[in-house]
Amino acid sequence: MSASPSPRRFANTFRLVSLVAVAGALLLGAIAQDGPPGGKKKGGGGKKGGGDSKGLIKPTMADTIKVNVYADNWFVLYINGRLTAVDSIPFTPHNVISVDILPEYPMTIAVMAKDNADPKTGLEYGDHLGDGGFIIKFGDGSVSNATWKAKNFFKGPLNGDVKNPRVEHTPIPEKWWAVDFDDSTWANAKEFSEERVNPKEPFYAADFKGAKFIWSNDLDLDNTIIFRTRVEKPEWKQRWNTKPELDVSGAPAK
Ligand SMILES: [Ca+2]
Ligand SMILES: [Ca+2]
Repeated sequence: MSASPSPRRFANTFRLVSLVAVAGALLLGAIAQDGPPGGKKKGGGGKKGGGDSKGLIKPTMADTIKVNVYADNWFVLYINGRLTAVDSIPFTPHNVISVDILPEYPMTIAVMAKDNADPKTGLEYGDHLGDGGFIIKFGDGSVSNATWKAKNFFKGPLNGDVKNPRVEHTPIPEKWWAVDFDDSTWANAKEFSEERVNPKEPFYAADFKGAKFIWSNDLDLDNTIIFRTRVEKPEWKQRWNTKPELDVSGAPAK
């Protein structure tokens, strides 16, 4: 057995070292292109004339605000003429609906709120007089209060007569949720105390700070209310320049 390496073994070793070196160089090249592990990979959009270079600015979640709503017993919310939220539980338990919205100003807010009441008697559970209540808070600080307009469309039982209940229905106007709907002759909403409305536990788990419970004049006998208001914010400018192309007209807004 010879102790010194043969020329052939030397050549093989050299070849192996060369292969490792080439592989190492390729690996380093790949890392250099992608940046260090864990580093941010840069998109080519800015240079290549793709998406971003066309100047598209999309809204992000930072442009959105949260809306918290609590209704005794049910509500539907329209913003700028679009159906935005529906109370997913019509009667009990009393729940909070919390949704993200992308606000655009001026922002027209229109709500229909209903107390749980039989259309023929105005009563619930057969012979009980139920009361209403509505409160809403937007992440931009807009809240329900007596500056909102309110109109009742279903009163009963008239004079609170539970024994011989009669009701009065006023036709709901067409497109009451529309931005250009004329509510100028409507009275203002009336504020009611938290004690009077007596909200249930979910109300306290959500942020309603600064918002007031509102209804029309009679919390017991008024059962279907439409509220409207407009948030102006004249200094607001839309940060994004994209708009939705989708057509949602196949999904009824009512
Ligand atoms: Ca009622
Ligand atoms: Ca109720």
